[in-house]
Amino acid sequence: MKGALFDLDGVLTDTARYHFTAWKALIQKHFQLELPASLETQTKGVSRQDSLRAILTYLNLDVSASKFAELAAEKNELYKESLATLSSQDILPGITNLLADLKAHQVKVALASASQNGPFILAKLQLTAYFDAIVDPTKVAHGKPAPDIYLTAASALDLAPSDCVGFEDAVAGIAAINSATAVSIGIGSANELKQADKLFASTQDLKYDLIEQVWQAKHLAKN
Ligand code: B16
Ligand code: MG
Repeated sequence: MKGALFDLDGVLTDTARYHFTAWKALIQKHFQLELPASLETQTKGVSRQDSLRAILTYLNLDVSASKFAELAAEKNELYKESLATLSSQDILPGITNLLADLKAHQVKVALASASQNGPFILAKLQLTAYFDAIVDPTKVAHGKPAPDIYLTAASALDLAPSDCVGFEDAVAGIAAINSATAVSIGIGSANELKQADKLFASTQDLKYDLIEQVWQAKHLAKN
């Protein structure tokens, strides 16, 4: 393994739930409608605009382009309010040790988050220094589940995707890693992340040696 490609929300920190709370509040305020929990899975790892499209389609709502932009901007304001107190205390268990061990083994590290708030959140978590590259999700043609963001992350590290592992908590993200031909590490439930090469219930279980073994096993199976 030469590279580690990280998703952010739900992997480095538990901000995934704030996204859905913000969507729920927005839809309640503007349309007096409730969002079912099933939409949380559908919007995880998916860009702000694609998430809003999925929500409006589910609710059978049609809005003008200007209303769409207004809703997306307001959701981001609500979401950012919930990040006000975010700090290094909010890094998920095991993540700082894993990043330090990757560095110690000269494994390069990139951020492959769909979030435009990625650099801001990394700074609040005080994790920026661990990252050799941060992909700007607005510069990739197709969002997750397309492979683009993981291909761009590997290329920003000057590595082949197959030399990298990717860490994800979302169905769309695992699909993106798999189609980029990197090794996919899922964090979450087996029900949701069936397609991951290897699944861990919690970030606490992510240990450098185990991840290296997972990469080796997939690499050897291919050759
Ligand atoms: P923003 P990830 C994703 O982050 C979230 O999972 C998803 O719920 C969100 O819609 C997307 O970022 C865009 O975020 O509105 O902050 O640009 O999981 O890819 O790190
Ligand atoms: Mg995520």
